[in-house]
Amino acid sequence: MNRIIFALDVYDREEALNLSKELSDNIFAIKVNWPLVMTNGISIINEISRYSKVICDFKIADIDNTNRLITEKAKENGAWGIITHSFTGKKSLNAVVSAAGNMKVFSVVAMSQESFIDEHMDELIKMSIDENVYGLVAPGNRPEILRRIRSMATSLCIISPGIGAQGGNIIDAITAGADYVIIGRSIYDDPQPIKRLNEINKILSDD
Ligand code: 3DU
Repeated sequence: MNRIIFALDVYDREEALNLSKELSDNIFAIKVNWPLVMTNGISIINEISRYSKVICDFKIADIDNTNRLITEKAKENGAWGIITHSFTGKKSLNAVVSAAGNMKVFSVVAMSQESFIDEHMDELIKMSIDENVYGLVAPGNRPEILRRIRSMATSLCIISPGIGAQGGNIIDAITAGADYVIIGRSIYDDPQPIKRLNEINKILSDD
């Protein structure tokens, strides 16, 4: 099982497509975020999904109706998964899950940097479970917090950013409970991204 979700935070379409093509055999999925989508339009999701599952990291945080409209657009354009905030409450989260259908919904319950949602983390986890999300986004660079999240959400898929460029360690994150680690700059900023990805996969397979 491959445990890497590649965070494709580049602007350029050609670069994005080349990286997707070159790395797709050795990753679990590609996560796209606003920089790429704002530069190239929503159709970039479909283009990248020719090579890999695509998770849209839109961190949706609006009222129910707007959340639904955003979720439907991601789905219509071929996304495999979508990331939403949960701090906006039950009604907003429910709108994403309902509109998503087969698309996997991941809700953010703690960020890789300290934030105001930390104080409400337990409630956010419980609400996410009640609303039937597929998974949670939890910080890979804050192993104690990640461990707590895993203990409360034993059967959800946990995906974890904060590795490498943000200081987190891949083995610590997996040990604390991450199913998949999200890695961007450590791979695409490397002069040899394929080699770097292979090294990371080797660390994981040796563990
Ligand atoms: O730091 P990296 O370059 O490996 O990228 C991490 C990605 O994960 C990036 O797209 C960022 O927006 C996302 N992310 C976090 O870094 C932290 C979070 O709490 C949630 C998402």
